[in-house]
Amino acid sequence: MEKETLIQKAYEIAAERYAAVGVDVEAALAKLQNISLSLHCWQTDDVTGFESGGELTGGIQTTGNYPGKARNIEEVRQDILKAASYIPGTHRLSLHEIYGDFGGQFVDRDQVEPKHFESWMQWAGENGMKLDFNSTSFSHPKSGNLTLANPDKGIRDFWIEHTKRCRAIAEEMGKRQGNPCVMNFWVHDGSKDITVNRMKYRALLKESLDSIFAEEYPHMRDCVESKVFGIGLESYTVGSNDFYIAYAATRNKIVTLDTGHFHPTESVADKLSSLLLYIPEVMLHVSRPVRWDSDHVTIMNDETLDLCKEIVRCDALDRVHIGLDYFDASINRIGAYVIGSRATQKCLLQALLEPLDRLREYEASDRLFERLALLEEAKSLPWNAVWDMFCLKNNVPVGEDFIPEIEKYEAEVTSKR
Ligand code: RNT
Ligand code: ZN
Repeated sequence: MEKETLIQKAYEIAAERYAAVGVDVEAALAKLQNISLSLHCWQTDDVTGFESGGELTGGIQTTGNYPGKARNIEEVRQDILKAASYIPGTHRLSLHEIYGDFGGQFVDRDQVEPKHFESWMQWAGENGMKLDFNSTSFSHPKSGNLTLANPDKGIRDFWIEHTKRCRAIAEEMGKRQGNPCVMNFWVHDGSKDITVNRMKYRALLKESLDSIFAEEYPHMRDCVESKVFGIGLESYTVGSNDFYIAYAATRNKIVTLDTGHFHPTESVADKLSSLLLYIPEVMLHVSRPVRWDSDHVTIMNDETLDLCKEIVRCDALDRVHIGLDYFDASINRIGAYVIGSRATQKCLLQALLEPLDRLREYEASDRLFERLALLEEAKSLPWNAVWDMFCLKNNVPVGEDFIPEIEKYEAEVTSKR
């Protein structure tokens, strides 16, 4: 039988099977089609960027030395488009400040302007990709252990200026694309060993942020991202989870939840419903921590499934931005995008296919065996037939068919770099 006919048949059977538990597969597919992931540009080149190509600092690390990383702006763009061509749907691109088009000049972080992202905005428009943005406080001589929380006013002001400029760039991107640019804010500020000044640095960070956010912009959104610890900064993180939740709740900002930034047994999924009662929106950095914030490629594991199910159960698809954040330098980098993005979408699809009405009926009437039984049975409903149909409809390779395609791109393009 021809592959398309097979997929079609399997899909029809799956649709019936889902209908029997009260789930409309067409509706689920339509919702999935509307979800744009924000692809992180930094998997293309192991978080190097185009500023100076110096060492990656700030408590984050890439490990591995797989050949073929992107070396310049053209290669980053080419690789992103290649990866996107294997990911069903329409997606966004999240840029870090160090990925500006600096035209071979050194442009320091307190000098960056929207013009350095002009070619990105044009490129994004031509390729139907909306942009998101990130200020960059790491990999710079003034990064040290403290940036916006630095007691040295000169250093603090340098980073305040940088972050203000980044907000202006995000505003320009949002205006140009007719859709808000989501700007993520993460700084690594912390301490390797015990500090006796926890309050002092947090007070400084708060003050710096208030100054950065003083200007209101209509076309961009601010997100603040916490972290449990960074490498070399193990004992104290200025921007902890508590710090940013309180900050965001009192200032109406978006909280970014990076799935690698919590204690290993903490459920990130469980945080959504609490946060969404107090803050307008949530941004996700979907990643995969292995023992620590190791930024392994996202896969379809319980953590990612739980997170996606919570978005749907909270009816919050329009209040949650979904970005990816991992950087694995040990495997084909285009493959890394495709695996992580498709895994996230598979989790979202399973969340959308959950027989939620029936599960909630059971719960409301205290039929708890029934609830658990259906939750278990739902795990093996034929969601993969619906996923195959989604790929087919979107004209991207179905199942493992993207593997030889990426191998071909590696043989023809990336291996020659
Ligand atoms: C670091 C944060 C942050 C970065 C990117 C590069 O731990 O997760 O989001 O990964 O900004
Ligand atoms: Zn992150």
